[in-house]
Amino acid sequence: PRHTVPPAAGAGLVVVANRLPVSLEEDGTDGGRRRWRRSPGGLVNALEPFLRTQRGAWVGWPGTAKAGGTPARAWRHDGLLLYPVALTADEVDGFYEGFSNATLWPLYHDVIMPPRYRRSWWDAYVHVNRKFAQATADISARGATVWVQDYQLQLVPAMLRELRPDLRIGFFLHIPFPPVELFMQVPWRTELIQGLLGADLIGFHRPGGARNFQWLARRLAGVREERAVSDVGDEPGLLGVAESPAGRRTVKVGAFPISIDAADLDRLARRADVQRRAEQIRAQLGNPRKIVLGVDRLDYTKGIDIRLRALHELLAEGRVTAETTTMVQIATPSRERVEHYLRMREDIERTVGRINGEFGRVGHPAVHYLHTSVGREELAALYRAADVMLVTPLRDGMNLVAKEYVACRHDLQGALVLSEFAGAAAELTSAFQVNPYHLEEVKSGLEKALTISRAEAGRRMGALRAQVLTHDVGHWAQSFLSTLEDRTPVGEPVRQT
Ligand code: ADQ
Repeated sequence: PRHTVPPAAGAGLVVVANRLPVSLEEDGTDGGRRRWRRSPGGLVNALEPFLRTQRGAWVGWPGTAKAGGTPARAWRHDGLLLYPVALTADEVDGFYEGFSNATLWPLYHDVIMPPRYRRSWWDAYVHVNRKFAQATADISARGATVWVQDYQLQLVPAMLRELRPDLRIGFFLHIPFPPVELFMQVPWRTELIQGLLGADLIGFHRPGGARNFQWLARRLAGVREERAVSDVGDEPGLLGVAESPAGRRTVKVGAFPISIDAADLDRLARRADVQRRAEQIRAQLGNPRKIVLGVDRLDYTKGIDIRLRALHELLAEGRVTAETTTMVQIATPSRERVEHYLRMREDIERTVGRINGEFGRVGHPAVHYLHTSVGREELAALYRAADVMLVTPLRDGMNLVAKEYVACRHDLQGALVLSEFAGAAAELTSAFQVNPYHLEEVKSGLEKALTISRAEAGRRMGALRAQVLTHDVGHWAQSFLSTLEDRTPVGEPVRQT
């Protein structure tokens, strides 16, 4: 049965994401009372202006809130309407930790780890996607625009179209879309493609991902390619989806490289207290000549082990000395209940221990490793303090850390070593780009970045900043939403059957 369209009081723009942009925190001041706090994040900040002007709402899972903490109905927070999708512990296991993070995540990142295909996880994925689609159908006004985010919700577009054909539906994938040969492994490959094809616009970071999708849509769903995605220009690719009896519906497919709130971060990094903190960090590290920094979610795609190995070999070969160079690695705890992550963490921590055992001195470890998340001010100060930023993922949809580092270097100093397999590599061409699978190349990239002249650093950083400061996350959201809203007829006229 079709869902009944709610009254005009519904939301005009609805963002649907795995997580709500808030989390429940202990309120230390009041005997353990808990309160909702806005999660820091570029996405919610970027979308906020759009959400405010269009009676916006956000649909998502409130996170690991314990029983009693999760409101059953929508509530307003900081002027944003939040609509929770509650998940049971079993649903979190199968949908989130299972199919999302142990099947899709490794598969979409070049099978760096073997994806597991479990039927019960797939069932949970279908079931939870339906919950999200239903919740979205419940709160969207007639003709509203819905923007579905990321790999956890790839079935939502088609499920939602079924419930609410009046909606304008966009989907954006924040992680890479894999090569077709890898995607073909998934037992439910056709269902995933069909799920995405429910959208009016499907966005990827890179044209390559969009092209992979187009190929699979032709092959698995029999849709017609009306225009291929091109490497240049802003025109999206077009797919004609047969839909009887209405004829054909056109689905747009395109590349929309995400970014950060660059101006905001630039302002933060210029603040006197942040500059002072950067100097203090330097002093606390013992005023080394060079500080090398890594900042990541602790994830096997990020290549933290690779940069540690590169540093280890450079130290062992005497090309870098621990007296002059100190590395800081900040790793945010992530997905700690997924097996691969436990092993990777142990591996990284063992490597840090080995490097410090061999090259550290009392009071002067070669690598400072912090398994924690840090606040925005501290992060900006770390970026300001770092002479070399190491971003070495084996595969990454975009990688915002690389852009954040650049936004914090108004002094036009510092050097970025960047994996060519991060989506950001396409824009940040003045970085020292390396193939993370080629250890000697990572080593020489790091060595060059450590010995760069001030003049060359300035030239490179100037070019990087010209890109990052002009392509911010507001620009990204604007271009996605305007492509989604653009209803000028495209392709051939719709054929009636
Ligand atoms: P992530 O895999 O989470 O995002 P990334 O793009 O680097 O990767 O974003 C991480 C964010 O978390 C950055 O804003 C960073 O500052 C912050 N962060 C990381 N470690 C931190 C720490 N220890 N303390 C505080 N903050 C920390 C996914 C995709 C990416 C894509 C983004 C956005 O995997 O490829 O760029 O979505 O689409």
